[in-house]
Amino acid sequence: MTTTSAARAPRGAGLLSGALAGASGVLVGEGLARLLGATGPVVAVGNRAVDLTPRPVKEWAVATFGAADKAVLVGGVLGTVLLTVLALGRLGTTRRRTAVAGMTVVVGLAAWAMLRDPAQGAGTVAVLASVAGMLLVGPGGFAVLLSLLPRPPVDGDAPTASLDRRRFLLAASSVAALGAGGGATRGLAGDPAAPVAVRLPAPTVPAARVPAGVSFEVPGLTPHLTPTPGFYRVDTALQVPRVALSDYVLRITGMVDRPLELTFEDLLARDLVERRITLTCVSNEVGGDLLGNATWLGIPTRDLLAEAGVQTGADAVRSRSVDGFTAGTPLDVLTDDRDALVAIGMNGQPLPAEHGFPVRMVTPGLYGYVSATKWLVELEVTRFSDFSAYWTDRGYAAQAPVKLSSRIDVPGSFARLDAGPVTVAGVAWAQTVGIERVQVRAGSGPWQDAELGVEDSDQTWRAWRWVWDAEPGTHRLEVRATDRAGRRQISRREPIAPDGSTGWHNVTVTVA
Ligand SMILES: Nc1nc2c(c(=O)[nH]1)N[C@H]1C(S)=C(S)[C@@H](COP(=O)(O)O)O[C@H]1N2
Ligand SMILES: [Mo]
Repeated sequence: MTTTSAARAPRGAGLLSGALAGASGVLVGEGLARLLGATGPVVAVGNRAVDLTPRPVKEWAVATFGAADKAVLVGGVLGTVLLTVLALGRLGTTRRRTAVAGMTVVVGLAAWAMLRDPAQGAGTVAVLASVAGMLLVGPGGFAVLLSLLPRPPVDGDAPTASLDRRRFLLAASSVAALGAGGGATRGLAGDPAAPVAVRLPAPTVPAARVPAGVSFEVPGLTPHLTPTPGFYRVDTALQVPRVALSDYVLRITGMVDRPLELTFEDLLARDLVERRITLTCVSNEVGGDLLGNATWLGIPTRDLLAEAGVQTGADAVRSRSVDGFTAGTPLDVLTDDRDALVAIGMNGQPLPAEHGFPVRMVTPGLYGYVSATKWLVELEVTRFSDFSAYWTDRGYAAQAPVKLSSRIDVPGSFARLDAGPVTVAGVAWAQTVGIERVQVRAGSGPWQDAELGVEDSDQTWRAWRWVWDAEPGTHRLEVRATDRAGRRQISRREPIAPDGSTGWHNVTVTVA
């Protein structure tokens, strides 16, 4: 009786060994990675998972979890690791070697993900150092803990002694302490992506003053300029890339006479222009808010391309970010007079990390995925026929001008209003063309012209308002815009893929 119970390691001790060693291994890996400026194992594995996920699943995840998709992914990685190490812990009570080998494979996968991570901010040595820490504390600690558990009888051999609780607890607390140390290091080492103190020079050509009357005093109407903290963010980066200014280089390569390598200092020394430009995401649904208007500071892309000397035959620029994202932009858009920028500032400050620090592209009139590469490191002059970019590989169009669109900001959907005059207001945009007219209607009533805000420029959205004499009942308010080329927004609803949504925005309100 005593022999049997001594022969079997307590299941709880096995689970505890797996969980402790696994969690401590992850924490030590994260801590060392943070200390050495490397992308940690959790984010690296998450990035690989995103890459290996089929597109429909990705789209479903973004649609379902929205802005929380990244948190859900990290949670998924951690949950999977926890279940795996618990299963290994359980296995370890009978098959010690196999269980330790299993945890080594888990670390191996993390190492592979870290080495393959395109945004890996550190060299191989730093990655291997954190992998070594993970191996030591994860599978290493696991092997030690399992060795203290009673061994099951093998082919009639006498089983080993029962669990020595004191030694086991000592070893377990050592593993836990290492994990806690890793966790504390990760927490205390500071966020390397935190804004860096950079002083931007004054622009050579400052933005024109914002004209009086660009917007209206209507509560709920989108302000003309989007404050940086509220500016939408869209990118494929699970963790915001951290680019060290000291070794930052922008390369201009491909079909050019003189390839350029520009440091951040070099860029600061160029003529800087300031422009208000409305940036729009192709994923913006009708009525959506994936667009924002900011004051950008940068070097006209055409100046840099001229300096490099574009060769004949080229029709595109493939831009690359530090994390491997690519975009394909028509060369003529980057060289015409719309002032496409290689930007270093946003709303009077250096770019925030989330919006591409230190350097990004901003191109009026094109959706962001073909023209607004953040964490920009290369502009390769090439031909559209010679490459395809990140989202083009995933079913989106190679060329994607922003579609004429308009939105009702107030009243909101399902608002309950009092009968009488109600101000309906919103924004409309037709970047690089300009908004000519906005019309609104209630129910099947006639289209009525809205009053337009003063135009800032054809590169930004334009506010509109219309006073509606609301009568009791449920009403549908609908908006449509016409651009300065005389094109009217089409009513047909198109999805965001492959080149941007279409359709008239409407809201339904109840008047009492
Ligand atoms: N490196 C990188 N740049 C990127 C992206 C990305 O995924 N990675 N997304 C693009 C898309 S789809 C859009 S709409 C804009 C959004 O810029 P914002 O996040 O500053 O608003 O960035 C573009 N630049
Ligand atoms: Mo986008």
